[in-house]
Amino acid sequence: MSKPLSALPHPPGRIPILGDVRSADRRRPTQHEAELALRLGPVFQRELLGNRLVVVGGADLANQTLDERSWGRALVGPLAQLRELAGAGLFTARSKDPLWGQARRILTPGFSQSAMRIYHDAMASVADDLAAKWATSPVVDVHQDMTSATLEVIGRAGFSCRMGLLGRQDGAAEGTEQFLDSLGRVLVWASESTNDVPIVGTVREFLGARRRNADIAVCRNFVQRIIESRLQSGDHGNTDLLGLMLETEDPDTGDRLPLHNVTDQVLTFLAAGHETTAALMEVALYHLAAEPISADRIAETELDPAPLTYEGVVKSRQIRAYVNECLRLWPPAPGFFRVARTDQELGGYHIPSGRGVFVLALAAQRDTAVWGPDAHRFRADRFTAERITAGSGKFFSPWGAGPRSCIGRQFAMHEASLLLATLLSRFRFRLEKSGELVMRERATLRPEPFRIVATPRKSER
Ligand code: MNH
Repeated sequence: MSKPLSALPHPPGRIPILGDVRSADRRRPTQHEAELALRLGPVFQRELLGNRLVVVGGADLANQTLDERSWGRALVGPLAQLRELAGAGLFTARSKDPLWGQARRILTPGFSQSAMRIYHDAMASVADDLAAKWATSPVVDVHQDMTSATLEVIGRAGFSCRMGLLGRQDGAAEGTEQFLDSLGRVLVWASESTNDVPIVGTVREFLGARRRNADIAVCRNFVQRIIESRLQSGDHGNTDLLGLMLETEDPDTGDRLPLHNVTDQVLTFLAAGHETTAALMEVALYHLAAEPISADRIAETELDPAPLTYEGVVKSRQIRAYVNECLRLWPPAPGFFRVARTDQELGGYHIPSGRGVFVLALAAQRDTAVWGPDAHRFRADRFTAERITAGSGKFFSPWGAGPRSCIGRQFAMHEASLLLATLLSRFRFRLEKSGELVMRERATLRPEPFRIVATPRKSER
């Protein structure tokens, strides 16, 4: 007999009616939940004013929720909030919205591995601009430079548009800084309001609504200018994401995407594509700077100073393993929601059909039961020693699951590998101040700003 959800373990100090308010961390919600998972077990509950969140943090149970026949993706939490920003963009569209399928079919070729060959030069131009900057100013604000680099990559590779954050300024988009500020505030709101205590949240919501609408307008106007200038330029190439969306028809229906949906998509790619990849890059640079010996080993055995080709990136196994270990320990999207399609059982508890659960990748990817006693340690060779797949029992799902999993996966992997390989082949890094990696949360899990010092490798030999 399986137990009801009300019997799930919960944090200590529960208060009648209010619930688990004492155990709420608005600033670092998922890190707090990962700690709770260590104490409460592989599945537990948190309750606020009668709203129960079921958190799955054990690898075995998390793997069960990946089965598409029994579970699907749920559009709740920060995702639901972000609909205000990105409407029916891929990320926030409902699965049954015909625009989701249409956009996914139109865009899939633009995110395939072979498309990376086309984007390679645009991505490499960003790596070069970054390296040129570091060569003249060696004390690097990693947060700022990774924000710039990842936005430049999606802008140049995806929309053939310079963002003006790195490299030449001529012909670059205007208002990028303002766009970034506004986008940042909207992401903070989406992340924090989901963890708000009701009532307090309602008041905060009311006070913030005007500011937020203004921020959303700034974001949408910025994107509309990019699209308009492409339409006016009369450039009808469809070799980038924007071209695909403006020029090609859905193979199933023959329809093109309506222009308002193209705006939703461009905004989605700018938002979903930069925060996450920047977080990944920052975690990687932190570890490379904190452990220069393993950085040197990769630089010496795998990289040479010549510019990287597309094939070179695909073949850099150690870099990929390094990136995967970063994604395991600090998944930029720390978890995702799944909903039971039919009645399910999870760890001895009954999950009724339609019930949503939060799969906490941050916890499951560190589960010592499958990852071993050193699960919390950074050890990139885990990913070179064996092939880790969904079937290998070790939960590793930084890209989500099923048909709604990350469409930008190859894009982000190529980008991160190329940027890291280029920077690592040209520089040695050290942390400006030694210290632990501290993560903050705003819909994504991303390091607090830190600095590294970059010294050219050549001059040392
Ligand atoms: Mn991405 C969905 C993680 C980079 C565009 N992404 C997802 C999901 C995860 C994710 C997890 C599924 C969320 C859920 O089930 O609720 N994404 C990442 C990570 C990186 C990343 C860890 C980088 C590292 N993503 C990118 C990039 C782009 C992108 C780069 C685009 C340029 N992601 C998306 C889109 C979706 C998505 C679009 C939604 C896909 C869909 O629902 O059809």
